[in-house]
Amino acid sequence: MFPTGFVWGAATSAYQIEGGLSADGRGTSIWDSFCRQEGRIVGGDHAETAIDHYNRYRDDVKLMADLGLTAYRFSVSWPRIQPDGSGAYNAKGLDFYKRLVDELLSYGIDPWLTLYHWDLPQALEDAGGWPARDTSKRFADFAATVHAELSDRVRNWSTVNEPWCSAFLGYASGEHAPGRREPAAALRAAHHLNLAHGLAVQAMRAQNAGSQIGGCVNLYPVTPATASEADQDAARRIDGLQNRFFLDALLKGAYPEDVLADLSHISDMSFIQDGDLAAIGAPLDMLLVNYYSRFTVSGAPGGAVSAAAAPTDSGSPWIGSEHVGFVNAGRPVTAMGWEVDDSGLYETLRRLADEYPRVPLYISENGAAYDDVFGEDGTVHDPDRVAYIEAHLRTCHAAIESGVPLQGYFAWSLMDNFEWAWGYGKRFGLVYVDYETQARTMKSSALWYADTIRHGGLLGRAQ
Ligand code: IFM
Repeated sequence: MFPTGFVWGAATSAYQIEGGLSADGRGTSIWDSFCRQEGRIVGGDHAETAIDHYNRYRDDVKLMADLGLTAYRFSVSWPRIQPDGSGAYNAKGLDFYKRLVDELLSYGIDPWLTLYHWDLPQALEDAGGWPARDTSKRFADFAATVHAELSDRVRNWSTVNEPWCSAFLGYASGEHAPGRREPAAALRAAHHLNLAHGLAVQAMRAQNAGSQIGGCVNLYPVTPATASEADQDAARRIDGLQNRFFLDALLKGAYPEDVLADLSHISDMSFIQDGDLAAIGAPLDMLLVNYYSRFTVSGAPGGAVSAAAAPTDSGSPWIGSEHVGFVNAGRPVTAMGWEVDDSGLYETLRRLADEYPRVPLYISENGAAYDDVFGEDGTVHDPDRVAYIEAHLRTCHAAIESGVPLQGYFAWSLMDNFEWAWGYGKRFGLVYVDYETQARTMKSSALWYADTIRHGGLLGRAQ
């Protein structure tokens, strides 16, 4: 059994589900432009309609209520609310989120709002994007406005979802929008995403609304493939870029010295200004953790294979450590090629509790893509996903028992949706979506999760 008050949620993001890209005055985002470029998205998929949540949100909230969710984590689309990322706000865009939140509240579902899940207004990218410092300030203004409009009904706020992805997939490997491959720009982007977080927290706190505010990071434990010095160094480097660059900044107000040294040939870091790290490291009410897998790495030249290749032609996101190889350690993999390893979640949670100032933790994303099949009898049987979620929830429980301040869990994702460069080919949902008809069907994982929530804990081993 999980503690009383444990938050049982599911998560989505605006771009992946809403569609309605030109509805009601929405501006253009970097993902709209990226999807139009040939070869960027598998199969040429795009999110023009996505899963039409913009029109179907009432039915989707009803589904959440049927599941018994106590909380729903979603993101707001910046270009829907502020089409050019600066200047005029679009009342119709804001109204959509007010209606969504009111619908959630009418079912007693707690809205958890993420301010940025990757859909930067194109106008801001044209002005330099995240490598430009001004984008952080624009984001803080945006955060202040959304918070002023919605904090009367939304208590839980997070700033930037997975800044690692925006910075290093967006500006180093080019696998994500805007598709740039500029290591020095990626590093600036990483800092400015952290700064955007810090300035947004300040701006929201200044409104004294009593909101719970957190940052959101995607963490992976990193294991060296062997005990060799080269592999251990590879693990230190990848842990530094993936985890510590963000955790140390947000929770300790400092960048790790060894990571800055690894990157010193790429940049002199003069973009870090006095006061930035104090803003970035200001105390948080919670940390949102997205967890999917573990990395096993090798530093031996030519000695490693890539465990999960990017779907399209792209470079390395691991700036300054491009030589590191990602090794398949032999565990079962999901349809993304990601190894299933719930022990990595335990390690991650213990590490947070042991090495960082204690802050309430939430698993804000966890889940798996599998090749689901819609059965002739109209059901979708996904035992692998049930087993994945069950194992990770068991691990959450063990972590709580060991003293980790973990207070909630959000499954990724509520529904199948647009999986970025992979398009619609990878299904993460608890709910199956027929992309032709937009019909929603609860998979067996959704029914299992509903039972778990009703019970307040795990009923027994999944079959
Ligand atoms: O779909 C994404 C989500 O947008 C961010 N976290 C990881 C998920 C699965 O790749």
